[in-house]
Amino acid sequence: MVDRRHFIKNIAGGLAALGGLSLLQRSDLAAATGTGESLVMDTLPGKEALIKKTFRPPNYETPVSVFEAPFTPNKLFFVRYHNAVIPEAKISEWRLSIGGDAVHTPFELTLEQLRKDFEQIEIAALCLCSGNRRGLFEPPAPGLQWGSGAMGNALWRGVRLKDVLAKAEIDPSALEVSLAGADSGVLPTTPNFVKSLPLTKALDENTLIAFEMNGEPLPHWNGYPARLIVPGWTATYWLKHLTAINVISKPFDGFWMKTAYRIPKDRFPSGQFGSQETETHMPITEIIVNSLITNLADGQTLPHTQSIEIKGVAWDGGDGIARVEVSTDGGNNWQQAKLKQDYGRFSWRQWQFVFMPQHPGQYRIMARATSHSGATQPLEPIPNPSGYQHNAVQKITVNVA
Ligand SMILES: Nc1nc2c(c(=O)[nH]1)N[C@H]1C(S)=C(S)[C@@H](COP(=O)(O)O)O[C@H]1N2
Ligand SMILES: [Mo]
Repeated sequence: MVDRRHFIKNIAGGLAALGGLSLLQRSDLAAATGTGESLVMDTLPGKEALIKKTFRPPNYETPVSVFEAPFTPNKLFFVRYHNAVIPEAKISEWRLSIGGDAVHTPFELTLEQLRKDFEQIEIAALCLCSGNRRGLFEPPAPGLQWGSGAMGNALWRGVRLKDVLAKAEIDPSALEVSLAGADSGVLPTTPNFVKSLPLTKALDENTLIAFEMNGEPLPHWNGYPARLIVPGWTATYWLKHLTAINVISKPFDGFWMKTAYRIPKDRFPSGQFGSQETETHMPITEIIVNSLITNLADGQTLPHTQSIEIKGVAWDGGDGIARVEVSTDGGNNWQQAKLKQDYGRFSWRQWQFVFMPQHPGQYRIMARATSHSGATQPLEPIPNPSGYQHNAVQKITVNVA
């Protein structure tokens, strides 16, 4: 577990965080999130202090230093919502309905039935917002100006979506599986957050309806009592507070599929979601290869007498991380970092690198991950109008004095 004091001190660069809510100096922000906004820590009920982006709907990111732990503690796990009305689930009343025009026997499940009637699986997987690091795009992209903390790695326990769907008897006409949750907008005109998956991904053995996270029930803010887990795909599909799953024979045409979370087709790896593609655009799907330095801040001063430890995490959409290379001279020379424990191909992988600065001065530190498929991080983010999938090599300058 990451000690709360420790991480607040880390991100605040020594400034004490006063109570649950404190405003930190702008100059510390680059260290914590990398965006140009002021940094506000705030505590949602049941959570510890996170970086507040918006209160209504609640959008909170995790301070990067928390990522030094292999699994992100539930109380420090980021929170992302599109709509502001988020009812607390009453388990006696909660039901998950399975239906749609492409099943033969629709049915409902209580939480007890969901837990008892199907085989339980546990998977370590990274939950990554498509817009993580949007705040680092130049020119700026519209949307929440996330720093690097709209992600978290957890051990998820649940049942396979495919086992649940099998009980409903899927018709051969099935094309997509739509997912709806209990949250809604303040105005009736606001589109509910409903997503769909292609049938193949819904039936993937790693796609789970999860009810536990890191050995505990899901926190309210992370989808209690049950959410979808789609390892390898960005978290937009990881629907929280699940209430309805429908197997459908036509492409789902809600706002969150047709309009939002879309990227130009020519710039990203193949989409794997043919039924939602147009000639030019496709839904965002797979996570692309990426990495993050978690223990150093841009502009930090380090003593010349000591070796410098560089720590971070690396991840991709499920091919697994083959190597992480670090440069301490602005990208001229690269050396391999040491990869730490492997928790499975959907988990992020921690890494570490030690270097001894030869002389005082400025060092430009960079980290670059490569997956088992050979994909590697670009020096600049892949431009796209909504600022998704920022995976540029990170550049941090430290002063050795
Ligand atoms: N019900 C519901 N589920 C949702 C969302 C939402 O707004 N409502 N947002 C999605 C998005 S875009 C992200 S990034 C993840 C965030 O998961 P977290 O809040 O548990 O960190 O939830 C996903 N599931
Ligand atoms: Mo997201």
